Amino acid sequence: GGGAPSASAVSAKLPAVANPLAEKPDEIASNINYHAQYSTHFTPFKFEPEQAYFATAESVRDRLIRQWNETFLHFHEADPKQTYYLSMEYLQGRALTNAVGNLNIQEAYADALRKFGLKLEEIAEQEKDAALGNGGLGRLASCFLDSMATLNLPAWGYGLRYRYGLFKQIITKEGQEELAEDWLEKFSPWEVARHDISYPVRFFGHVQVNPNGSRKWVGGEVVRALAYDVPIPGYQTKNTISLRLWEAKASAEDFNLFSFNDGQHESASVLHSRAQQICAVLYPGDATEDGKLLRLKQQFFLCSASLQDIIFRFKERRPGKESWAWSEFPSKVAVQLNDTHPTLAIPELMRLLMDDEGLGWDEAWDVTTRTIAYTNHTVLPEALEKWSQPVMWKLLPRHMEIIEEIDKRFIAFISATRLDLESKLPAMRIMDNNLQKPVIRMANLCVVSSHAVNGVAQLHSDILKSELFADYVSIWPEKFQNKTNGITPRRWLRFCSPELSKLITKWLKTDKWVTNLDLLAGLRQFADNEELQAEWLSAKRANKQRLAQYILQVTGVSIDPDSLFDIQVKRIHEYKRQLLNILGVIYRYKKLKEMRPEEREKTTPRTVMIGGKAFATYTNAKRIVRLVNDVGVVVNTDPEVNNYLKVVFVPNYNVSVAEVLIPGSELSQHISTAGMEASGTSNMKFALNGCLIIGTLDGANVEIREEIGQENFFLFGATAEDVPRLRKERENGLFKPDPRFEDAKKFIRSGVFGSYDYNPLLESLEGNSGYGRGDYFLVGHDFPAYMDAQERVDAAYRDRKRWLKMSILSTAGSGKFSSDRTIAQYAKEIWNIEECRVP
Ligand code: T68
Repeated sequence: GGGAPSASAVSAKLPAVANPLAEKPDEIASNINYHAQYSTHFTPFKFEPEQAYFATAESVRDRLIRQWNETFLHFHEADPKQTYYLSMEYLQGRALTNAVGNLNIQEAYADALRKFGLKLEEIAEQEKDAALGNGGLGRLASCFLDSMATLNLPAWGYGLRYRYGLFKQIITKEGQEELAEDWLEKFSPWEVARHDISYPVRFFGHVQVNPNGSRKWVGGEVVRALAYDVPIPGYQTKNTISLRLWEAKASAEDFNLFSFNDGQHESASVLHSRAQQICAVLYPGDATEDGKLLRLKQQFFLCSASLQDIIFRFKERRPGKESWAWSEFPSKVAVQLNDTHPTLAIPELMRLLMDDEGLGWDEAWDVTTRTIAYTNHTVLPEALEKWSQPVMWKLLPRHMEIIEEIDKRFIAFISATRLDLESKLPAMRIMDNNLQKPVIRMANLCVVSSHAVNGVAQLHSDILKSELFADYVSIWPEKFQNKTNGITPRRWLRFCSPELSKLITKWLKTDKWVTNLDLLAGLRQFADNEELQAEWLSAKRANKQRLAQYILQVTGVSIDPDSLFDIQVKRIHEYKRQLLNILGVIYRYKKLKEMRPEEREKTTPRTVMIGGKAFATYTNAKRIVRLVNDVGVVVNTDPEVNNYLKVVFVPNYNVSVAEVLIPGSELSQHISTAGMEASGTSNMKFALNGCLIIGTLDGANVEIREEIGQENFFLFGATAEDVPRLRKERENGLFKPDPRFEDAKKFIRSGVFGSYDYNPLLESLEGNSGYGRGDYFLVGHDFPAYMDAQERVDAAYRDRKRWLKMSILSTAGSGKFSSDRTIAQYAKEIWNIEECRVP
């Protein structure tokens, strides 16, 4: 590391005056020094990289706070319409590199740290990832915040401050194990507790009917939501917005001092520990939902606290009660629901408007529907949220009344206007009153109550319109939109690959591409230029070397930077088909074994890296993790083959790991069964970094291929349109497996990869139908096309010039996938908000 300077480094002869806006490295160094001494979190005179990180972060934070306060004040005075992004998940990753990069003080801080004998990059690695999310949906929310700030939009995020984020994955001989990840173990310098901002949130209780007929939710338990704000700086702008995370707190009155003193320690603090549980852990769901009461409490906690806060701000900005009307609310407030997880914002807004503010149903409904918009992220039936009606009646009785009323009025509306839809009504309704398990369908509630509903890639939005929400489209065609996802080019190119960024700036003769990613198209004209190709090669090479070092450090496996780096990283899920990938690897290994040494020499050496977390109780996903590891152990230690093939399972895939993997990648796999991956966002990150894609016509792959050119995309597999027919054919026993597919499975069963019983996993690919059988994800069908595509990859890689050209064209064609473009579209087409730049 950067060494551990002794105590003297802290008290080095630097003026101990903290100037939060210092520009010169000397002053910054004294500022860091100041924090090391006076923002005391550690025993004095210790200044190892860890302390240096915290002191540096606090010094950067001072600057952020200045801009942040200015932004706050400016929004307050300008009083623009503002967007609130409600999300149960944010995958923020690390903040330091991003903050100094966005503030454009990277060089100055690097110089300042050198005065202590430290390197900024190494100090930055001390930071723990804030992993308050599961995967793509959570990372999307974080990219969106970055773009909102950069575009100077009056917008901010609301979420929960989970004590433990996504679990830490460790890999043993038995496969994946999960450990709690303590991101707050020391403390986070990137959050500010707002001790003056808290709201009561009620659970349980009952509905009281007042003499005048109005209704009020009373009784039950009340927990307080306390605000923690995280500053989100925009790129080279003063605008710094907030991510407000709620923490649950019981109040002092809830602590029964009398019983505690009486020796009943646990019962005295029962409400305290119950409050603490609400934000204890991130719900570890990725496309699976179980009816956990705690999850429902979390969802309501987010919605209620955020809406009370939004309403408070709305009122605060229009003093003098008589001069404004509630009908103005939607022209000041837009609320975006990130999937159905914050659906309860709908009945909660209705309740607050009717029961607290005294509006009638029609007025409250008008305000609510004009305020709320909903983004769908999946069509997988098992991932569509449904909450048990009895549980809801118990936890949120007033909200259940409101939901029933919405449902009733929807039925009346259909009966009055659309007799043709009456047969469809049972499926379109919000309430599913089946006797075994009456539930509320959250997606239906969102569609009925929002003024805009969007999918996250064109194909996905088309499928929503033609299948999942088809019946609603005939009622409200204008409600349904597409907003193809995007990623922030700051974190995902500018900061994670400084080498490639420098090159791009040099050839485009501007660094404006960082905020106007379409400018990357200017690289197209140089795709054949030998000088650019040589520089491109060496930048990618440096990134590959850094990646190889990382792999060695975390797995002990040494990989060859001259081999093709082939990566698939994402949550482990059968629809994402990591199994197709590893079966392909197994087939390749078997072929290599059968070859004569001279034949092997002619093959294209490859390093296949697979990473991702499996949901803790998803057995097949865990078997896949284990299989990849077992294959790696055998292949990597096989002296006949290991110069031509290596297989690595990358442990604990998260945002920071992605920042090392993606810049060093050359081929990445986005091979989901067509129609099942709503969008994908890592595909965009890889393409932006000049990595070629092997993939199906699914999610955003379709648009990426259009943008970068079909000749630069390794396409294979069934289309979304084909899938239902292929499944049917399979059920009718009409599927004939390719011999290569059979060989690969047989090879596993032969025991080459150890004695673990992979039969249950392989059986999921066999038979014609049945639960966990019948190859629902069409791995067998797509296998031959996949292997053919992989042969095209090998051939293309052998032609270095051609590969480099494809790589450059991939980056050049990625402009569309900036989250700046996505957010600008939300702002214009859904939120109706405009820039509000801090002068
Ligand atoms: C992902 N969804 C989509 N869900 O799978 C991906 N689910 O195609 C898309 O690119 C991305 O969203 C962004 O739009 C998720 O990540 C979850 O993480 C999730 C969490 C809890 C419950 C259900």
